[in-house]
Amino acid sequence: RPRPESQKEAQAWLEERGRKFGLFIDNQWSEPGETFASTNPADGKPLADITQATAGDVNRAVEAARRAQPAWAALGGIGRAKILYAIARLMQKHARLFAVLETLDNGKTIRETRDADLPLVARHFYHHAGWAQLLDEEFPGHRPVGVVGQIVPWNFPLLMLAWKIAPALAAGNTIVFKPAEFTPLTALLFAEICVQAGVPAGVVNIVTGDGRTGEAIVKHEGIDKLAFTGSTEVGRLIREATAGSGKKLSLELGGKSPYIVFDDADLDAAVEGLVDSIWFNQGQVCCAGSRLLVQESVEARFLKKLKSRMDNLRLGSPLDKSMDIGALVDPIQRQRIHGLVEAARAEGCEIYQPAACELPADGSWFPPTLITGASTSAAVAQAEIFGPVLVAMSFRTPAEAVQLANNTVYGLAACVWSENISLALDVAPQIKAGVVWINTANQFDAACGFGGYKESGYGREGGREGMFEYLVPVSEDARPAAPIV
Ligand code: TXE
Repeated sequence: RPRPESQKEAQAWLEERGRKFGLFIDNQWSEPGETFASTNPADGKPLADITQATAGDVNRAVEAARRAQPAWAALGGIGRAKILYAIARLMQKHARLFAVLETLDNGKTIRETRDADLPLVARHFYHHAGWAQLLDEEFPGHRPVGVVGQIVPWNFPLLMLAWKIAPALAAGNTIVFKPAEFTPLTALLFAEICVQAGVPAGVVNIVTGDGRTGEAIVKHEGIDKLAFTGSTEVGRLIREATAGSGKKLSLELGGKSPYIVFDDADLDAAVEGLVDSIWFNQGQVCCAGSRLLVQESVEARFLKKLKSRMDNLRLGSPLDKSMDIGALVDPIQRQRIHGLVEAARAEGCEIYQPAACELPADGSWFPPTLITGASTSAAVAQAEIFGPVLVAMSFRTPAEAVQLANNTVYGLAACVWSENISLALDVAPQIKAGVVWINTANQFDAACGFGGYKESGYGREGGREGMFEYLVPVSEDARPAAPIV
């Protein structure tokens, strides 16, 4: 049986910093102010004390970013590319420390942080170093937006950091970045990497704290653009708070993505794809395939295969390399998920959870769960559960599959499984989703724009489209102000 990944390096890193962190502003660490604890969700024990940044701290960070921005832009794309390459190489060099720290802070398995999160993070910085080099050729007539405020959630702390910071830096912006209060540690380690990579003072500022710190960033007049990933509810608040402010805005919010299996699909492959789609990161994934739509003629066969695969999922210590399912980020999330599942049970739905799946006594855990018999309007069929819970429904015709797939306020992702490629290619564009995967799931690439429709938000991250989020056409500067009548 594989041994748990060693925590030694990560624990030493925390000890050397006294398990207490200030803010990273202007390449300086502030003394820790009022703090809150960041805990390990697998055992509920505190890992470190983190500073709750005030509006005054946010102001200092914005001022530092404003001072640094002209010189950072003037460095030019080639100069910035060198620094982005250095960051990418340092992320690879310290990948193991980052992976263990992320697993400790978030509860996701080491197999995921080591084999998915960290390689994608490094790739994102390499890719955007490339865009920085090509900036003048590929985006003529554009300039950086200026100072950007970036707020991210806890489900992919470091990957969301890379998605936000890499394109912003490549385009010549300076940054005030806030990690989620549950998972600040890898962003703090990233601040140290920035210094090592030669990022000038004030270019990347990291402020920690909860929604109050986020609000101070959103409202600050010195911020030219906001990029947010998180709940639809907070996304709506940000949209309201910034309306009419002239701030550029991109939002990546929730999802309730359909996973469509036609009767001619390779059912074994579709089961494996589904395991990845809904149980990756305990289902705490914005594009998780949380709604299974399976063609009626193969429903019973598919669900039987799925249940036997669920029986083989291993849940336990996230640092154990053999585990498939780790801990949920926080007991509040566990409570929320539990509430939704119990409401479905009370409404008469059938709930399947592997009998042999024992939950550890401490920490926040939830077993892989399959719900059948839910109506299409039930809360579990409509709300983003953001946990390891799959809701299964059936359909008869391709038209019905499309109708059910689009029966949601969200539009982030979808999967279509069929051996008939004509059918798959006919169905895919009828689904209102930012990404549709055919006979696969969870394929991400830094070169490919990611984002949603409807309540899943707007704007794209990654690739050429993602770069436009951090640039402004210079022609807009020349446009005369609208006359006041
Ligand atoms: O998200 P929040 P939460 C969904 C998912 C989950 C639910 C709640 O359904 O169960 O949201 O998660 C900062 N102004 N997603 O409560 O609150 C906050 O500090 C500015 C889907 O953790 O949106 C954190 O840094 N910022 C999603 C970030 O916003 C504010 C990923 C996200 O926290 C703020 C996460 C405010 N008023 C949750 N209030 C996805 N699409 O991947 C909070 N924040």
